[in-house]
Amino acid sequence: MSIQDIKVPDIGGDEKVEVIEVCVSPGDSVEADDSLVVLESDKASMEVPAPLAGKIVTVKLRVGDKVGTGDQVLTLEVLEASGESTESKDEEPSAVTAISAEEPPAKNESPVDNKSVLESIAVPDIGGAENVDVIEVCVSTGDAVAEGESLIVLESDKASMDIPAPFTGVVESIALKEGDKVSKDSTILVLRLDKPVATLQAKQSEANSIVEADRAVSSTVEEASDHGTVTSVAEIKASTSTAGNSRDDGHVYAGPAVRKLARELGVDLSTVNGTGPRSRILSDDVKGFVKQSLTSENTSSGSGVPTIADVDFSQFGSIEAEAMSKIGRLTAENMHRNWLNVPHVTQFDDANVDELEDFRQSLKAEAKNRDTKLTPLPFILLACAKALADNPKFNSSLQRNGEELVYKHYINIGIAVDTPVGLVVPVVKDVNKKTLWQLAEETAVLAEKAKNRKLSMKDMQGSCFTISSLGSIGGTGFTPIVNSPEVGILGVSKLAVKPVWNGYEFLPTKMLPLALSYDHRVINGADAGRFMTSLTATLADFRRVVL
Ligand code: CAO
Repeated sequence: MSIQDIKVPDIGGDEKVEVIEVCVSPGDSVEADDSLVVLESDKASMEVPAPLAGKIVTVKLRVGDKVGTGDQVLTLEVLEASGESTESKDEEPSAVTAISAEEPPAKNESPVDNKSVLESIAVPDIGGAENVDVIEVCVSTGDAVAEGESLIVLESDKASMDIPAPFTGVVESIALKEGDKVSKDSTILVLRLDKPVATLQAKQSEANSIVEADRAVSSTVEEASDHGTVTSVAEIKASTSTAGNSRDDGHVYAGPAVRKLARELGVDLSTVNGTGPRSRILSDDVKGFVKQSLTSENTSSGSGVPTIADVDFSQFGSIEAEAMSKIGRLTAENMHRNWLNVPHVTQFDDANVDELEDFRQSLKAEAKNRDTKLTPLPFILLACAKALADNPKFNSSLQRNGEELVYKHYINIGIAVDTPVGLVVPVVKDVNKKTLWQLAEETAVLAEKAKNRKLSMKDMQGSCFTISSLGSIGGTGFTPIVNSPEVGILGVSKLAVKPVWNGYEFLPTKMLPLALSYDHRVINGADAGRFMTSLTATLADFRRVVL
């Protein structure tokens, strides 16, 4: 058993590259050729594989570190029994790491001049495999490719592997397509190089390929094409990821080009489903993932609730579209926010307003003299003020942290007013301190201002509770939405004469349908029951308002 320092191999040049993935942790057992770290330059990404089987002792790098040739990656405890030769600590990194390789012999090099030259790139030695499927062509004609970027991906029944560009250049033409079968020396494409090979070939580009379970294909490649140019792939590296599992041991089954694309787009590859053979993640999978993310963002509300798809109604008949008013849009937004944030419960009751209605009718002449109108609303306002005073939780608001209730020592009540441009809620201040006549006048003024769009911001602020009265319109009941941060809202429907049992007989009685919606985070059912009982008691016997 010996401890080996594993270093960054020759990655070509003095440039430092970023560590984008650390694939192992101390204590992990690795097989020869398992990926240890993934590095990424602005040209390509590359994996540093384990040169030998062993156990990770320490990891010297972290994601985000910048490293260059010879920097230490980790220390590996190597089992002599593996039969592998081991290197001493001080050996050159290129000898240790699988992704660096011997210099390829440059056969039939292109002329050494400064003009751009065409290089035919052929399939390197792929471990003796023949008639291997091309499962992905990663480039198109005209693409600029950097040395090390994937050109094609091959898949045999034993392994899949990326074939990287041996040089930086522009794709002049492509000689194969997905589904073709290739062997060593099959032409992949023609690359236009800025510089002749002789000045480039000294640097060997590493290959990165991922293969199925426990198959390690490794071969050093140096070859000349028919045109006499050099194609070289340092080593085709195999990982031990299990076939069909793109995330074995947290590893992602994707080539360097796909990894680079994912990095550029900010995609976490471990969340992408691979649709390639054996769940390999293809560039189209990454693009599809981004597209889907963008689409789902556009089709969901802020709370992640899917929205309802637009329908082309014109297919069913004539239509007309009208822009929503600003008030309408704001109301929609507020209603949606309140509906989603507030757990609503609505409690129903009918108030016996027989006597109240007699009283109100008796005041009609006086109201006329005062040049006002006495509807049920001012009575309901005063009865609510009394119920709020008796049940202060209804006059509170829950702080956003959910840990504090704020009790208000004033009683301001909003009244929902229906206007041609939408719903507005002016606020009657200090309701409990006002007389019926004051409330009658004030509600009439506020309603008028609302309908004429004359309300100021001040008119609409500071509400503790809201009344929404549809009594003049109709209906037997509805469930109003709490106007958060208030915790309660009273819906008033049209009073109706109903038969009420008095213990001896049914008597025709004027009953006012009430619906109390409340925020169940703050108000319990019993609280609501008490509030409603106070309210109906006051409306049934209005003298109680002064108690
Ligand atoms: N049952 C029976 N009749 C009622 C009643 C009730 N609950 N409430 C009011 N009425 C009667 C009034 O007494 C009045 O009749 P008279 O003139 O014979 O007395 C008539 O209906 C019209 O009243 P009003 O609407 O002019 O006055 P109001 O004080 O009752 O209401 C206001 C004022 C501003 C609340 C009302 O005009 C309004 O806009 N209501 C709609 C509120 C709304 O849209 N709520 C829904 C919000 S959620 O979408």
